[in-house]
Amino acid sequence: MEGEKLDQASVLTQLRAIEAEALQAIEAAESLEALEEVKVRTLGRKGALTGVLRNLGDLPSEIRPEIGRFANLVKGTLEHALAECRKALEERLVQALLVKERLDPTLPGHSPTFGSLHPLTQVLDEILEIFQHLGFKVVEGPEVELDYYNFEALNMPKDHPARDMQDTFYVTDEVLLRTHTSPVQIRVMELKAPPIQIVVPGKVYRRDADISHSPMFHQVEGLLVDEGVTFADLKGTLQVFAERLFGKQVRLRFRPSFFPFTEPSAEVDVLCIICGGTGCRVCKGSGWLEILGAGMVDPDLFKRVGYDAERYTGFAFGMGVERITMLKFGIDDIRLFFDNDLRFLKQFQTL
Ligand code: 2NM
Repeated sequence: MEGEKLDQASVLTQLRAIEAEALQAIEAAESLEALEEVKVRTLGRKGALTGVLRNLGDLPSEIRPEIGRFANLVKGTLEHALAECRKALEERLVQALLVKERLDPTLPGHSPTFGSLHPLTQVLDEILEIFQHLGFKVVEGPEVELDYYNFEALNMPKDHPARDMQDTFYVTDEVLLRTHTSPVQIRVMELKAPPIQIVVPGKVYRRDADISHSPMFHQVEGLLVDEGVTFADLKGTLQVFAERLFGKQVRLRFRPSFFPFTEPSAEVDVLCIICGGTGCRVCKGSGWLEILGAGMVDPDLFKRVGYDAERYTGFAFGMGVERITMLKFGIDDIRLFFDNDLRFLKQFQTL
């Protein structure tokens, strides 16, 4: 009886001593390292308190619960004191650093500058994606072309009047900057038998410069060749294209026209997307906006590339990316695309 009481008293005394020593050491700790040292020597695997807790099992069962409760209380007290002291030390370190580095954490941060796609790139991507969904493959070709592919193969011999509207930049008499992307379609047909279903984006060049013409601009042309292709296929394809680009409410109008490489040919208008057809500044009062040219590929072209013109028919179309972008966003001067003025470009930033 006596011995047990003595044992209980001595263990309690031991625990109180561990607690008092540790609290004092925590109080005195001037660094995180010093604090860690206190933690290890008290609560660590070989720590003083850990030793007592481990040996609880050796105590007589009558006093074991009480000693256990007390030991756990001490453990809790020390853990709390360690955490509080760690927080205070860390705060002191941060403050010291702020003073040393002359940092003011209350200043607003620097936000990173975001870039964005050029409006022409945004619209070009949109156009290509629509045609890709319809099964067209994207093909590109050279900007420096032979006269043959740019003109001759497209029914525009040297003395043809249609060449006047497509004067360009010449490298030599027979080498020039392409005036449209059609030469790529000729090259594809020379290399591959039908069926053909391609769209051709790219830079094209013409001797032209005013608020709606730039010496370099971007085109997307399309070509579909197979057995049994009709003008109805052309109309359906362009209707779906226009609906996806301008919205489901879009109305198309096909006007008879002429291109040397298509017969019949049409110019295609949309009911003005700004005023809905009542007449405005953008449609110049007409209610309609021309968006592209199109037609059934002239059988002459098929014969020239070695296709059986009796077996195959095809449609083709071409549009200017600048023109479509100007209509879509109500931009009135084509030169804005090439000035690189951030006040203009930022208006098309989506981030
Ligand atoms: C247009 C209008 C009509 C066209 C024709 C061809 C080719 F090479 F396949 F015959 N490519 N693009 C075409 C037809 C282009 O742009 C206004």
